[in-house]
Order: sequence, then structure tokens, then C-alpha cells
Amino acid sequence: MTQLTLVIGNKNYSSWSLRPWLVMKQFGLEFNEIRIPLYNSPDYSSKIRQYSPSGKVPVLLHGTQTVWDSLAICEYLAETFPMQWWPEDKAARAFARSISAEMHSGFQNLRQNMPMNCRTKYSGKGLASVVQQDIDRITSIWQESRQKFGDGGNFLFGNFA
Ligand SMILES: N[C@@H](CCC(=O)N[C@@H](CS)C(=O)NCC(=O)O)C(=O)O
Repeated sequence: MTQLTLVIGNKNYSSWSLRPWLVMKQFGLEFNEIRIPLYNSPDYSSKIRQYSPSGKVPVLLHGTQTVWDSLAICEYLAETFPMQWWPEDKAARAFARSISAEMHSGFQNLRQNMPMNCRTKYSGKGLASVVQQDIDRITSIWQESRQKFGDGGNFLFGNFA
């Protein structure tokens, strides 16, 4: 089988990197991992550019194919390895795609003011009212997903896979 390689940044800071990493682990795909610590050395950007045309991580390498951007990677994997990546039910799938796209392109205020750092806690730091609006929207997405599609498991759409 053609080798999969996922190029990522720091798992603690790069939630974008964690997205394909988590699903690949969850679906049991074997892959090499190339980790490039972000922002901590002057040449980190040129290291990323060796793999990524956008200069961002994550990037997936699969044979001659390069796929960058976390959502594009997940879609590529879903096509290449047919498993239950998206919910089976059409309405649930449309909802899942909508919230994934919303997450992918939105919540700028939250990202900017409360960036991910799983290793520590900064209680309330960065919590401006525009950030609270993002949090409220995320909470309502989670509630609606659970209410409409969550039967049969503990995740937003029931079972993870
Ligand atoms: N929309 C992109 C965002 C990727 C992104 O912003 N990656 C950040 C790390 S979290 C990055 O590579 N930053 C390096 C830089 O900007 O120099 C995706 O989903 O993959």
C-alpha cells in the first residue's frame, strides 16, 4: 500500500494539525508523522514549504499526491479509504458537513483570543464578548447535533465510527 505521511505542527498548539491526525488514528490508518515545531526557529517556515504549497500545516503526502488543508485531507482520506467517515444518514451528513465548514471558516474571534494550548489553563483569559458569541454558537451546534443525531453513542453523531 502507498505510504501515507502526515506533516503537522505542534500537537499542543495546532488544532488544525490534530484534525486529520485524530481521524487517521481513529480509523486505524498507518502513517508516518513529520512534526515541525511552529514559530520556534527562524527556518520553521521553509521546512513547512518543503512539503506544503500553502506554507501551512497539516499536509498529507500519499505517493505523488500532496493534499494540504485539514478539511481537504479528511475528504481525500474519505474517498481513498471508504469507511464511515461521514454520517450514513443524508440529513445528518448535510448537518455534519455544514458544521465542519462553519468551524473551518469561522470562529475567528475565538481562535485569535483563546488559541489552543492543552497543557495549561488560562481561566477566562481572552474572553471578550465577541469570543463569548463564538462559544455560544459552538455550544448550540453541539446541543443541536446531540439532540438530532446523537442517539447511539457519545459523540455529536452517535458513534465516532
Ligand atoms: N485552513 C488551514 C489552516 C492551517 C493553518 O493555519 N496552520 C497553521 C498551524 S495551526 C500554520 O501552518 N501556521 C504556520 C504559519 O502560519 O507560519 C487548514 O485547515 O489546514
